[in-house]
Amino acid sequence: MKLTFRWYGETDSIPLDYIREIPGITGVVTALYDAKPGQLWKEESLKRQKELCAAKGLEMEVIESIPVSEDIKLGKPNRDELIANYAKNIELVAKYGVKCVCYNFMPVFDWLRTTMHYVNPDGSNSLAYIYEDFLKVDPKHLHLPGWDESYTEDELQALLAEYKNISHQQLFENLVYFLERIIPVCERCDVNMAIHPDDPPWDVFSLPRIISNEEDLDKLFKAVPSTRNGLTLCTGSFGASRNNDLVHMAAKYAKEGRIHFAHLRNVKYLGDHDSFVEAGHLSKMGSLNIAKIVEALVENGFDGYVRPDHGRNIFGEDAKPGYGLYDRALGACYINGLFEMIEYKKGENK
Ligand SMILES: [Mn+2]
Repeated sequence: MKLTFRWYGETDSIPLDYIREIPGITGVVTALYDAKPGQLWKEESLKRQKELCAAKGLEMEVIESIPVSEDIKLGKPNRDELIANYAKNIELVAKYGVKCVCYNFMPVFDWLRTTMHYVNPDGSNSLAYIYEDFLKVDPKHLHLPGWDESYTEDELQALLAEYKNISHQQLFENLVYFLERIIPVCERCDVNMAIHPDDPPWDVFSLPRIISNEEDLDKLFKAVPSTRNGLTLCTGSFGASRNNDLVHMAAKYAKEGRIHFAHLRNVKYLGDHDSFVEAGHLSKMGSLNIAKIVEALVENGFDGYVRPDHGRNIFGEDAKPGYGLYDRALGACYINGLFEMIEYKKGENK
């Protein structure tokens, strides 16, 4: 296991100097933020990002993410050109030592919550998805926490209209089309593709979602068998659905060599419906047994990258939603402890 920490580049409020002080961190998970989806990444920018990390003794082996253009997901005529650019970006990051690319294939919204500041009983606050609040959202006048700056209302409505004719099966076929052209490049460049699950793992606003559960993953891996075609096991995303058995999924896909990257975080279910709040990482703070998930990973030979995922706002911090320093650093220490003990018991960490 290699423990990493997400870093949003030079504009991140959390400097590399802080990240490297967290026990056990070997590197950052980052991306370039000066290119739009579908554009070629600038080598100068990537080189600089890598040098900044290296100067602090941190590796840059995981990219999260190289975004997939909506036109690729929609299967539009220009997709071949966009996929060719994506392939060039893979070649570029590989040249700078990247081993794993996390990406997703969610239409329009790659995460969704109804509040950024749900107040927890201990006074901390975190992101949450409240079913009743989601029902109140008017799809014709979408204003979503965390999203209002990404699209104008007209752009968003136009994009949603384009997805009207895209079924789950069509979206899946567009993903396979993309991977059939990208995975051979990854084979050549020694890069693993790690798809991030749908967050949350169900359809939103009639948009199809196709990476929500075990059945979806089996279908994907059958269609594109190379183990370069792998998974980001995001426990909080899959775990938002009460139907997903994360311990079983961690064991099964670790054994198959499909888990290249793990986002470890906990969620706490609220009420009877699909409501959840992002909890502290510790098993007893949420509804997922993080200890058993980590045990399942280690016992089945997982040897990929891990990062603590979204944290709460604690100690008075008011960070980019989910990406403050303190609770993620506590999460990192907790993850360290679990891996240390389980590996020790397995005899790998004497
Ligand atoms: Mn995640």
